[in-house]
Amino acid sequence: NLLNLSRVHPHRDDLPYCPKKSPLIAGPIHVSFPSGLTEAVVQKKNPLVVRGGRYRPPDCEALHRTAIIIPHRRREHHLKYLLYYLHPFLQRQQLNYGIYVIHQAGNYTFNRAKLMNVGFREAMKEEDWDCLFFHDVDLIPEDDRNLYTCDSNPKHAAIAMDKFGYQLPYDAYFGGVSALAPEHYLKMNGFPNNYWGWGGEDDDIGIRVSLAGMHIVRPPLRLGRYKMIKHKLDAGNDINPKRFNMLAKTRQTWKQDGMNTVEYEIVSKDYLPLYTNITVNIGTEK
Ligand code: UD2
Ligand code: MN
Repeated sequence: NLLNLSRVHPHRDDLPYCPKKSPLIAGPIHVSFPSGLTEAVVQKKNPLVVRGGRYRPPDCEALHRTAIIIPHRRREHHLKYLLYYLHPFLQRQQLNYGIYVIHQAGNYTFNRAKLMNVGFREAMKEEDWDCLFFHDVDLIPEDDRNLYTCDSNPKHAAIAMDKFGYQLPYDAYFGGVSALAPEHYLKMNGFPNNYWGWGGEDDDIGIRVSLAGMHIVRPPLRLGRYKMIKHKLDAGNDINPKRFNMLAKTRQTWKQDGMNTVEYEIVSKDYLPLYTNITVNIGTEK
């Protein structure tokens, strides 16, 4: 597989490892949404990002390999801003990273969690990522000390959002942006495939973490800060009325529904300048 960059470019022996703490980290980020931003501008500002949205620090060997998985449909405007902020953010953290946009084909009800399962499988086929960040398209991190690396337990990164007054809305909250090592992901059988429409899937995922014998870790509240780009509920993502009944049964269902049962068809895979786009048919509710 020639697309496997780790095999094409093995460890660069001539380079020292990057330091444990990147000297490029700058702290708080002022997030605004400049009008007229284009992907061409983002490309120009990120000359070292290569095909498929991949990057490696030029002068040291990264200590971490992080894949960003973004579930997506008809949010191009948000995606553009996320790329604008995320590429430099990840580069300042001196990560070896790749950005994957998992685009749900068709108009059937959206399924965020199932798209994440697709993203996990497809990203891991390409590279031996040691950490995966599952990332809403509309959340912009506001501090680059919020490291996009994995911990010994699943990490919830988007803990302080403007829309919740920069507080954790409730203890078990696991929505927005979360980070799992591949072994964590497989240990909890990935994410559920059956949450169609808005809501519940993030809580199901949080419950799976504890059912699989792990716990949620979080960065300090002053670092896990995000701005959510304002939006309305999308067409094709109606509130899922079954979510409470489903959540009550996670304990019985998690082993029978997840990575071990996910089915989908890849429609296309494109190595674009700023990200890898995977368009996927994930079917419909059974
Ligand atoms: C909350 C959670 C989110 C998820 C959702 C319930 C926050 C910040 N996030 O988001 O993680 O649990 O509730 O499902 O609290 N998307 C598209 N196109 C669509 C619909 C959704 O791209 O038509 C993607 C996109 O990445 C978006 C994400 O799905 O950010 C979550 O959907 P949302 O932003 O509409 O939901 P929100 O903000 O209530
Ligand atoms: Mn949102």
